[in-house]
Amino acid sequence: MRRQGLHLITLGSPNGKKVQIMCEELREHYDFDFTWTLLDTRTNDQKKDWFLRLNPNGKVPVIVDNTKSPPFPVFETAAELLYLLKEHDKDDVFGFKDEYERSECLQWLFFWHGGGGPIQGQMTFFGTKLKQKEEFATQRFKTEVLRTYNVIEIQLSGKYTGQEKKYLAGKGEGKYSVADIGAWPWVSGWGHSGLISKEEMDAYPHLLQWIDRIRERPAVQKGSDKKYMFQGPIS
Ligand SMILES: N[C@@H](CCC(=O)N[C@@H](CS)C(=O)NCC(=O)O)C(=O)O
Repeated sequence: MRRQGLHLITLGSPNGKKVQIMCEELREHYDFDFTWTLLDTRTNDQKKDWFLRLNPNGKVPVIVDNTKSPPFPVFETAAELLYLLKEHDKDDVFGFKDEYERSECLQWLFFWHGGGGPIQGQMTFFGTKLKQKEEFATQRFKTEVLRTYNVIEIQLSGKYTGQEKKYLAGKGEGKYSVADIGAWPWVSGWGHSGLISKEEMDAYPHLLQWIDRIRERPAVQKGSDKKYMFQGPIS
């Protein structure tokens, strides 16, 4: 592991992508740099002592800030995005100075971190990872995934506010922020499991436009690059 600057231990999974994208965004906007290494979950490196010392929860991604003495580890993606925001985004390019906009940003960040991501992960597990697909569990989690997509659709369409939005948080049309970075890698991968059809997604037109809008960002493309992935199946 590198001992200088900010180091990211990651894996090109949706959770890994959140932090990869944030680091790439910061690199585009500031005099900021980072190093990274991939962790191979297929060999359970995330459960080894050296890693558990950084993250007792044994999951990637993790940031190690070697500019602090002793080096400061950060785990849980929402906490990592907020750490990067506080330490490296002095102009709040990806956050908000206004107290209420900041609160709105946290609401959407936590909404996805606590609800959407784990549920979409369970849907994929029960629907694709087992030798025998668990139909009941798959349907239960899929229904909940689609419900959370509809929550995003409600926000972006302005159904109850009369204000269409380009991004999840912020006044007016909203502003691209860590709230979007937290949700986008999962939601944009809606098709990866093969469990959700395009016809089902057509019920969420504002969400689909939001996916495309964010995909156009150079830092999002860099943060989603294949270089952050191992070849072969990952858990
Ligand atoms: N809540 C965690 C979830 C992290 C997570 O689930 N990471 C997966 C990769 S996407 C992992 O490390 N899986 C291997 C394992 O659970 O042992 C976060 O947001 O950081």
